[in-house]
Amino acid sequence: MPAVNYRLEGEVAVLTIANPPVNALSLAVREGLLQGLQRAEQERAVRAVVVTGADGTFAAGADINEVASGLVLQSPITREVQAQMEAGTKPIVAAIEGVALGGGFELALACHFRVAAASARVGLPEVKLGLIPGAGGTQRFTRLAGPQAALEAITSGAHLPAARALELGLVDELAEPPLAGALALARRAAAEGRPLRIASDLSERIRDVSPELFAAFRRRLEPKARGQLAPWRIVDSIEAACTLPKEAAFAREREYFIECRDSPQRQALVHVFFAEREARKIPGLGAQVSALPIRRAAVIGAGTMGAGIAMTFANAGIPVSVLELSGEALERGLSLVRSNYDGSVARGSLTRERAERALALIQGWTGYQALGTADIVIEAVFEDLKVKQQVFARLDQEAAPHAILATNTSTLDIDAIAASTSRPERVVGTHFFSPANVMRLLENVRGKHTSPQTIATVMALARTLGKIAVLAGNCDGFIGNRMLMFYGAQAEFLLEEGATPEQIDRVMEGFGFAMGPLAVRDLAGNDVGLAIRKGRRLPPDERWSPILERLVGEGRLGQKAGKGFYRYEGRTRIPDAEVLALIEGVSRDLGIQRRQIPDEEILDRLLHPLVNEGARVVEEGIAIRASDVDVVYVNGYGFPAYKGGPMYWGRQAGLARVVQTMRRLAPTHGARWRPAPLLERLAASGKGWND
Ligand code: 3H9
Repeated sequence: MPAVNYRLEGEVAVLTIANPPVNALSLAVREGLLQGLQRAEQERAVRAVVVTGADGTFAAGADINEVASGLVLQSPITREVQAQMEAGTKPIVAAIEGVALGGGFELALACHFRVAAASARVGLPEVKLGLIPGAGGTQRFTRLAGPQAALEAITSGAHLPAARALELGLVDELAEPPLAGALALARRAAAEGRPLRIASDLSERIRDVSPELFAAFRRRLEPKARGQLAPWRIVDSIEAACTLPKEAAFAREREYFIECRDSPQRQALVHVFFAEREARKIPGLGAQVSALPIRRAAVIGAGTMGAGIAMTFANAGIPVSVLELSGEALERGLSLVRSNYDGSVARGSLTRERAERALALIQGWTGYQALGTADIVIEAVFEDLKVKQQVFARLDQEAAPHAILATNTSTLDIDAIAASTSRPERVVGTHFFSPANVMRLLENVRGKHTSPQTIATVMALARTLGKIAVLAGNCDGFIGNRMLMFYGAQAEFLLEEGATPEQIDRVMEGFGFAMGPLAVRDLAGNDVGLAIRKGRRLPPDERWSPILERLVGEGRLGQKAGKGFYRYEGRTRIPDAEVLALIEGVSRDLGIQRRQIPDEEILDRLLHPLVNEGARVVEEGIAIRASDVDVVYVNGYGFPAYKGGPMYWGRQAGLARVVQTMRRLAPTHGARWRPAPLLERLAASGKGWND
């Protein structure tokens, strides 16, 4: 099969991109398009052209592997194909089905007209790869839809539904199937001699744009895009569209594209893109293992977690029963669900109709009678092994024999839970992150007896629910929380030695975390953190800092109490002299001489233990691969994606440096703080995680 198929439909030449799996614009596609366009231009019998994609999708953009190689792309590049389109004399119509993203949408924007299926999605998601659109995307989008819409869509990388694209003027018509609509439009345009609409020549939407529009947008972007390169360059490029002559503006976009393409942030984000896709691949789980269809689910417990999980199913169109022991607890949970949906409708992120449709899929119960029809039951009750074992023993009796019994535990032993059932092969961990209906990560945990089909089912379920799943092995804290313990403990040791909460949080937020570790503790509740800590057994050569316990003892439970590591006015945190006095008291009691802690030491002592424990997690087979750890941290723990995740970052920072930090910490912190053997081996050989 050629990468671009050329055929005639009467007087219309149809060019179909056929480059599985997503019709990326690799060299063969660009060559095929250019040749096809030239042929159509030359053939006298051809009066118009339609460009479309095979297998239900238009094109997902440039081939990311090609872009990531950093090499100069071989000619013809996409801009040469577009130049041919704009120089042509016959109408060219894009027929868009599935997705037209990145370079794929840029190609469509260079056509004279666009017809899309109602279910199609279009957009310029380059920002998520640390890039800006490099084939005129910022320019043509702005000229068609205006700078405000361009700023919003391109800096967020949003996939726009076809109806929205129509509203914005990015698409001319919706039609089913879009190819038929595009053919009809192409014939009409040719017959009527309609003027060819070249997006890069339009100027109406870019004239007299107030500079304040950009200034205001930059102010709004600041909290979201702090520390990043691509979003700012997108704004600069859209501004260039509105202020510079056409050629200069296109050239500016090109310069910014190259700057971003060659940046470490782009490398890190492309790593994350492929890591998220790699995480789905489970060695040993052959194609012969098929996932169980999940047509109906049940959630045990209607607390914050249970309610969020129920919403996740309902949002994916799967009916879900929520079980609670008392009518009162159930009503509390269901009203939490309702108020969450109301909030989304009020914010405009969900239509009332969709919210109502989702709500109708959630049914509350105070008994186990609803369990019999569920294909999966997810337990989200109190984090206590005995309680969970009792619940599972009951679930085993009540649930259908084929049903999967999943636990949302964040730390407990899956095998001990499975042992209370007669079907350990159908017991699995599904660790959602709070708020469960928002956070993208699903840490699936396999026990000793979990069957391949159960694993395949929960991995597939994640995709249905719109989540990114990583499969973890069974150990205290699995991948994420096991590593986090070291990060959190170190933050408090640094306080004992002389750092302040605001210094630590400032350094970590400066690194790119949305919130520093102590602000996160205050948000989650210090009493909750303390209870989890008390449930864990520390090796005899380790200790916890007493700071957390003392804060809780003084009622400083966190944001909910208006005070924790900080004092709060609403959600605004304010450094508190009382906290500093409490911390200084702890230092005194422990006989620690407080000192100025350099910011760099804070970063090293929080992040290097994370990398070290990540190496143990990989070495022990708890994570299948190092990049899975990155996926967990980027999607579940606020690690900045543009730094690639802890393992990727550690490799860039230098594994030998990580080893040094751990060697310094181990003598006073305990044996678990020694460098992981895998880390030492790689540091000594200069190799990376996958070499
Ligand atoms: C760009 O266009 C820059 C231009 O401005 C520059 C000038 C021209 N390239 O996600 P899936 C692979 S930058 C190469 O599992 P889904 C993917 O790795 C690009 N490979 O499917 C996976 O491989 P494997 C801007 C790609 O149905 C397989 O395809 N475009 C590309 O869940 C299936 O992918 C984007 O950022 C690619 N462009 O989602 C869009 N895309 O099976 C990126 C995918 O071996 N892509 N692969 O693991 C996506 O968002 C999703 O893949 C998509 C399909 C929504 C299309």
